[in-house]
Amino acid sequence: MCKIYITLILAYLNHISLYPCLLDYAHPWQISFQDPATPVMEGIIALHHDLMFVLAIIGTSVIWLLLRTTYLFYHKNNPVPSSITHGTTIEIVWTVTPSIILMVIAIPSFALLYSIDEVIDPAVTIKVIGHQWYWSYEYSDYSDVDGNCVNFDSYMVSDDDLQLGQVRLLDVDNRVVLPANTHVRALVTATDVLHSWAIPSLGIKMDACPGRLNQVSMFIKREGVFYGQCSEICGIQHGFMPIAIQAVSVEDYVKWIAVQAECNDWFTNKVKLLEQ
Ligand SMILES: [Cu+2]
Repeated sequence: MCKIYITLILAYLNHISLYPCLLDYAHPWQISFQDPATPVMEGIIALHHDLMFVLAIIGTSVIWLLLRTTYLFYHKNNPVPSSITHGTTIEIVWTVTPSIILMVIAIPSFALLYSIDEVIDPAVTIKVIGHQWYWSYEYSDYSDVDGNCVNFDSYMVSDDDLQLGQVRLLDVDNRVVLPANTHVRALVTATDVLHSWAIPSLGIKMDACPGRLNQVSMFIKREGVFYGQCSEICGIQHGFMPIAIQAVSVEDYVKWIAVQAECNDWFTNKVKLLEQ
């Protein structure tokens, strides 16, 4: 038995050392959150850690109370139990104390919630459209006089086409390229059924509803590739419509979008164009 535990611990440590790269996705055996890349995700993680502190204190107190009452009401320890059935003071205490704790928790929670909702003068707006079963993206800031804008579909790379360094079930043929350190807005919708555009390291999980535009903002603090998945059960291939966002410097983004705007065939591989 001990051998199994040692093997599991070694496997976990091995996985940590195997994935020191900049790709942001869930690693095998990962515990807790992915590394945050936006202030919103940093806030979510900080709130989670604060709440875990409160949770630990409450959990410990309740378990202590339960064990102590169980012990004291054991007939051998306490042959004549207390016959008190009501106590105004204690009832006020155990009603008011939790409500004060909840009110204290609500303050940082609402502050975070409203800051997530805030859209600060975005420099770039993208439109995200969920389909059964892929995502498509539109960069409508750069449309021409005819209203044609940079747009492309983003399909998962199948197992057979995977290249070295690509992440199975997470990499796509066309990544969403976005500038880092820039306020970006995403308008999220769907064409057929409900989907959800979710990228854990960016702190984004936005429902994509047909006939409705949802808005989410992001400020990516570092360059890198951030992976996500559809998070609304949307059909047979729900697990095979991943999201890959490549955050690049503003200069690289401008170069990329210039190439895209000139490009008549937006279905070619955008990542390859970026590398050239
Ligand atoms: Cu979906």
